[in-house]
Amino acid sequence: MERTLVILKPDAVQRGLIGAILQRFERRGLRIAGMKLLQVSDSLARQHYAVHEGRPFFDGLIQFITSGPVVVMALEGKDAIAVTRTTVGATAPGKAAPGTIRADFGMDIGFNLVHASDGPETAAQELALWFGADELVNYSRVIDPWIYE
Ligand code: IDP
Ligand code: MG
Repeated sequence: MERTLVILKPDAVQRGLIGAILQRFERRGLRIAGMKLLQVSDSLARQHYAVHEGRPFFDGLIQFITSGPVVVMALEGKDAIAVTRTTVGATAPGKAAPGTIRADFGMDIGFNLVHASDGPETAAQELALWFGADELVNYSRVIDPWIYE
């Protein structure tokens, strides 16, 4: 089992899409190991997006992610990192495959609704950045035997 970090960005919260987007992950079979709503600080935003520092869109990205509350969650499952990324879709909603969250809910790369960790190293880093160890919960669900063989 893998864990990954997902952020429902300020556009998802402002547009009232928390439930609709969360449903995509839940329906797929991913287990929610942690979840909270928070206002992101400038410092947390810069740490989270440090890899993009210097890019032309960096300042706008920091402004956007701090522009209103986000919902951050830890999702767990078999190949959770890749499964979550394919559920989210390509970075630019206009290029994302139909059926993905970004294609089904978005139009513009600057308002692409969701963040998802892109690999095992980033997932571990991002989970540690956004969650304390005591905020992630281990439990099993009665549906799990119907999701995994
Ligand atoms: P990802 O979110 O699909 O992993 P990244 O390339 O890691 O995409 O970029 C991080 C975030 O930065 C994107 O989700 C998007 O919000 C923003 N971003 C990336 N490229 C652009 C751009 O060209 N213009 C505006 N925003 C961008
Ligand atoms: Mg990325």
